[in-house]
Amino acid sequence: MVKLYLTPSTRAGRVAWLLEELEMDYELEILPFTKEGLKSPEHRARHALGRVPVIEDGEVSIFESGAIIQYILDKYDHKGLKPSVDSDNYPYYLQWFHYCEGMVMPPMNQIVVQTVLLPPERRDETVLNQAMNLLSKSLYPVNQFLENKDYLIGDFSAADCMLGHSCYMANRFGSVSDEMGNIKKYVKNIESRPAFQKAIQLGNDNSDPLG
Ligand SMILES: N[C@@H](CCC(=O)N[C@@H](CS)C(=O)NCC(=O)O)C(=O)O
Repeated sequence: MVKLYLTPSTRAGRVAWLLEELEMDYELEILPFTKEGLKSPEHRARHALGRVPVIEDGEVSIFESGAIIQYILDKYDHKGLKPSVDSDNYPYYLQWFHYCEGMVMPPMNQIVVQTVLLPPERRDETVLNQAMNLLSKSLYPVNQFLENKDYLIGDFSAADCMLGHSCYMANRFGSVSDEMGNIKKYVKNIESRPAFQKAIQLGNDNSDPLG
């Protein structure tokens, strides 16, 4: 059985969301977002940087949310959450799957560092504003592509577990402006999915993952 190491309100939610969509049985270990939780020798043995998500599956122990999602889809019944290689949607599925960590998350990471992780006296408003600006620019093509679509490639897919989760986080950080109406609608579609609702509440005492 797959075991997921998850810290609430992090990218680990992507993997939990996929597992819930696939209705898979899985074991869950919640690691708090603290030095004791993430940087313990036990967790550093799973991920040298002490990060999440990590999964174990028998002898396999892997990290990187995108790799984990691809592994689960390839190893278990993907229930149509990835298009076949000869489908017209496949190149776009791949593109948005990877655009998430490649383009959207770098500025998002910086925003989290500048607003949550650094102590107030070490935060830098210029760096924060640059990151907000870059995040907005990175979301622009996503907003364009979502025109007349409920999900990235039309039907719901694992690319939404990656990039949709980031759009949800960006919206929670106030980085999705009213001009990005397609993303706003997309985030509402995501929030209405029971599997998503369940995944983002894991390990949270309340239903507000950023609260
Ligand atoms: N590219 C990695 C990023 C992993 C990552 O940075 N995870 C964050 C949570 S969203 C983390 O564990 N941070 C803990 C820390 O920075 O100490 C992935 O997609 O899994």
